[in-house]
Amino acid sequence: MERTLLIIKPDAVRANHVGDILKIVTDNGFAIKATRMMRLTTDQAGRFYAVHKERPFYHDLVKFMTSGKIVPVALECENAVAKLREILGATDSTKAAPGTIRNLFGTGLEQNASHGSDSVENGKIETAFFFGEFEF
Ligand code: 3AN
Repeated sequence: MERTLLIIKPDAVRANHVGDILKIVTDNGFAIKATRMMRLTTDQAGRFYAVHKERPFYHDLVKFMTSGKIVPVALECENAVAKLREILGATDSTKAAPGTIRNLFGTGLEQNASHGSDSVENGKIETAFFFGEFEF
């Protein structure tokens, strides 16, 4: 069974959309394997987004991701990585297809309500970043 990481970002947690987003995810056939609510430190957020270190938006992204609580969620289903990215919609919320999570709950490119792993390999790495083997 494929594993992927969803993060409900600070904008969506602040707007009280955690329940709505989890409902969409489970209605689409995903099993929630592990979750918690937490606030990342700057160091943790920097490590999570290390691949974007050289990008111009990196510092703002880390600042945003540490601006409030997040809800990381380890999800499993067949084809989980691609399927989650499909129901999240485009990175830029204003371009996300109608009915997708970012269309419904995001407000922009940075404040896009949610993160989804971008490859099967990263699905494993990112779920392991947040959850240990005893949480599965
Ligand atoms: P995705 O989360 O759709 O895989 P990535 O991995 O390209 O998108 O980018 C990681 C995060 O960085 C995005 N979720 C978004 O919040 C932010 N981001 C990406 N590109 C930009 C940009 N040009 N300006 C501001 N923030 C960006």
